[in-house]
Amino acid sequence: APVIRLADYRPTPYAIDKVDLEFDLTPERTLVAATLVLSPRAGTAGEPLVLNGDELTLVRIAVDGRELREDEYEASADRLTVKAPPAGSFRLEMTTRLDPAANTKLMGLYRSSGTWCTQCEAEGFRRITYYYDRPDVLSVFTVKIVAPKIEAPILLSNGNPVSSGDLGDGRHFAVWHDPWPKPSYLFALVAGDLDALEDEFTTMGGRKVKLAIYVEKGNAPKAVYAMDSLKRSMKWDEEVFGREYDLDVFNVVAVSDFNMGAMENKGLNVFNDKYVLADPEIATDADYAGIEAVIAHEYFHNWTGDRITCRDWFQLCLKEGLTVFRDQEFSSDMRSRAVKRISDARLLRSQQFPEDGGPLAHPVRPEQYKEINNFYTATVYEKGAEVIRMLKTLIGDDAFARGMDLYFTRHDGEAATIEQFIACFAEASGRDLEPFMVWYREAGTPTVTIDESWDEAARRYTLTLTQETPATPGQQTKKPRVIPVRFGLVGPDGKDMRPSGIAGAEVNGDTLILTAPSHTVTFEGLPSRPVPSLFRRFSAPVKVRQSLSSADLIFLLANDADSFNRWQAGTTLAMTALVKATQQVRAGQAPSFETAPIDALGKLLDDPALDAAFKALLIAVPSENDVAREVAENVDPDAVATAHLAYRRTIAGRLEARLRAIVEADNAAADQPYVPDAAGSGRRSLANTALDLLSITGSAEAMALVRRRFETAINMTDRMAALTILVHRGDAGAEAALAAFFERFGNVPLVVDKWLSAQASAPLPGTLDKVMTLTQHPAFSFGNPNRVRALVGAFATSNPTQFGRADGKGFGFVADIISRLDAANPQLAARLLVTFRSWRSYEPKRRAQAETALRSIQGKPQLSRDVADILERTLA
Ligand code: B3K
Ligand code: ZN
Repeated sequence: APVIRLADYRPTPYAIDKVDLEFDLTPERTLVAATLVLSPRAGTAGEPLVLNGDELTLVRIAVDGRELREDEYEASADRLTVKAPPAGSFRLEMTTRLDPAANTKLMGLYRSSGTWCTQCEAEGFRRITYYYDRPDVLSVFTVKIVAPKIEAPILLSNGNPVSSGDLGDGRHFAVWHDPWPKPSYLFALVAGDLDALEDEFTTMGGRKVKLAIYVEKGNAPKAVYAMDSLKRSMKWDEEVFGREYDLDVFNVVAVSDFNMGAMENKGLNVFNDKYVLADPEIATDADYAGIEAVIAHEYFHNWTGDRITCRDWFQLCLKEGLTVFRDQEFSSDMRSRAVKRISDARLLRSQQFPEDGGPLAHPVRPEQYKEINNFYTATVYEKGAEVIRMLKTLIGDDAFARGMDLYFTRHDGEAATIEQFIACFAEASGRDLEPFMVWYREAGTPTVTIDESWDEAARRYTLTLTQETPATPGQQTKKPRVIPVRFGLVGPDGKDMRPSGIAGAEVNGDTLILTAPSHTVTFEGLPSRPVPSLFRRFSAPVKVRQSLSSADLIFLLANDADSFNRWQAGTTLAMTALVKATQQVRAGQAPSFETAPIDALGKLLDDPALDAAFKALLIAVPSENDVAREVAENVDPDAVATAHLAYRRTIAGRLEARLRAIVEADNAAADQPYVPDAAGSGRRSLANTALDLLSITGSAEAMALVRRRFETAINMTDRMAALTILVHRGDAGAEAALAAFFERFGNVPLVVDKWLSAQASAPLPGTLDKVMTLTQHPAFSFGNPNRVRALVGAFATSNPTQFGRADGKGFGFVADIISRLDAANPQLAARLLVTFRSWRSYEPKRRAQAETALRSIQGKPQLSRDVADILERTLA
């Protein structure tokens, strides 16, 4: 496949002034009649018109009302050329024939449970008609949908409804017009027999907006939380970013077959139903939080993505990083800011750091790609959001707000670039942001190494901060980055000390700004040696190498004014213990642990001033994958698991009475109504984390508590937590619990996914056979991405010992599934393949096994561009 480069960007020779689409939908045959009004851009009149296509069949083509002769154009499945278009503006009419029912790639127009629906980002529109299928060609769309009335009483597209009517022959039609010029990737169409949950929102300017969430028949009550989240998002975007909605309607449709989470099509968001449907019976607290965040994310795209879109796909982070930043802020305001920040840092470290440190590393704004769908990554999304957060820290809240306003006014209606976005903040703040651009241009996670010294006589404290970014594929040398270090110097009383002077780096309030490879920063006039609290609130997406003593870390855990760094101190203590224990196991020794850090955690559990969600994060042990990442090379997942188990046993033993008290207090609150808010979910999260730790002892008493929770749970959060523990511990009651659970929820696909995942992630030798058997289960289907991710995805990502079996069978199984899925759904296959990205970190035997599995995929004929691209980079 050819390499597409940012440096080669050129505008199209023609602009598309106007688009009319008419869809004639019948199950057997779908015809799309497209009429485009095109006009040459300056100096391009008469140039050939070359449009994109993908698996298309052309049945008619005419220019200005005259059908073209065969020698006047060339049409293949993936391209249409009109050799000599008229010199001025002209009208191009094309009719294509599609087969949505056979579209298993879930890109373009396809069917999900009988509903016709579309997914066009990034390059799906070209599977509907020939077009300039790229984000910088904006046009005004009018869409007419004709469909059988019985099968598709609901007909939706972007913008506002214009007209609808009966055609008398069992068919009906609807016309939609979107006044806002948009690129093709934001086009959407939905036709089906759906129920709607309806509501209304009045914008700050007084516009009444009709809201509707469309779901499969009978599911409308399950859309209530999504609707509530939508209204809160609309209000929040007005209050915090001054952004008002701009159409008469806002529609959301939930479908069950979807390659990703959701899609921000203008005025018609299409969602994976996982991010819409909830009630306490079927959804966990995490599901509720996910719905709130994704509904907000897609809604926020209306301004950051739709009104202002991307010039080209290299600029993807312009809309994604920014919109993730906005949804993170929204969730922080809705829930606990500290807890959200910790969760986001954990996500970044577990998803983005391994990407940035492995063969698939790429800059936040990549400069080349072979398949754009492979760049919807944690780097573009999550690191992209971190870069914006750093920008805000760097220039301050006020300048950031002015920069956002400038961006919205200056680029409204445009397809913009990262340079244009950053220029708004440079202007608003008066700061030269060119050095900051390194964050967009260079891949890799910097490590900041910290050294300290205390001069008692001079009362001077010195920190040396040295940054280094490792080489990444295609980028051997790295420039120093602008790194904001939010800091505090904690005194013996736990309060921050105030130095009389700071020298050696730019200081902006409580933030040091690093710009050079190394800074030696001196703090004058301190009464005693402070304990440094650096990177408060996770102020930069970097790795920190700092050798604070256990005593200092325990002190920060107990005293730091910054919640993030309290949690970080606890995590550093746990991680240090886990890595050391892993080394002991590999050396054939019994792992041993310090008790002081565990006792410090115990004290925090007793502190009534701390909220439950925060306590749950404090006692959540870093995952085996986290530990493997820290170990970094020659990883033996079995050694990690042994160390991990020993550590959890130690904690459970030492904190047993407290953990039991937490679970019992929660049992006593069992009759309280279920509310999926921060307080309620925090309480459940703490109790379920405590129960998980207690169960690690395997004591009859602890397992009885788990069984009791499973049997008496009145919500999915507690039921699922208990079921997972029973299954993961290989408890004698696990099979019966699984059967009872399936008996009750086997007809709810989203709950079946949880049932599949709990089994696929069980760290037991029989799991692989079980997973293979489950692929034959009637409730499983390779055609549904949610099922595949729940079973095969969970096995590969959440089961380090079984995916990483020493005999290579775990790798082989996942590789076979990838090969088998590729032809039907390349995006899904390529996503699964990414689970191999850290294969070089294994010890030699497993490394060889993983390579054999990867080569087996490479040996298959006709690999998709998606899989071939990931494979090539993974093996490079
Ligand atoms: N913009 C879509 C993602 C499209 C992915 C295409 N492979 C959802 C989102 O980020 O909001
Ligand atoms: Zn997005």
